[in-house]
Amino acid sequence: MKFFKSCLNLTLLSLLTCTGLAAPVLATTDFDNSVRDADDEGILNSPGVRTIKGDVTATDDLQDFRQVTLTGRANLRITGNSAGRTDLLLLRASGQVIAKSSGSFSHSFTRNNLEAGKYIVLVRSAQFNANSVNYQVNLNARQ
Ligand SMILES: [Ca+2]
Repeated sequence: MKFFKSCLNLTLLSLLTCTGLAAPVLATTDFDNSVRDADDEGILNSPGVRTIKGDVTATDDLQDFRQVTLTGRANLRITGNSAGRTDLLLLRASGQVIAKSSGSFSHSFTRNNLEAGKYIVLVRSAQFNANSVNYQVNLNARQ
């Protein structure tokens, strides 16, 4: 009985240790978690390029909203790379989705003839674990 009890204690200790090891890696705390609170990344001339970097996790920072302002009508090519699976979306300032690439380490899409105005790049973790995922998104505007 005593032996059984010490085994049980050992098991509990192992479980706690395992839980400790599996603690999620927290992403950088931020406030860009909705269309309304999108971080402003400035203007994007046509022609022009802009790079956006950040990190997301499935636990405490699922998504980042980053806003750019197109100064003129443009064909906009967006490419993204991340250290884990992410979703990459392009939204109008109203929140309407105009392009989406899902669950990949790399993304690429183009939307032609976009009018001048505010657009939001949304990066979302598509990981099944809690790992922090670094990403880089490149915006390339051409007339
Ligand atoms: Ca965020």
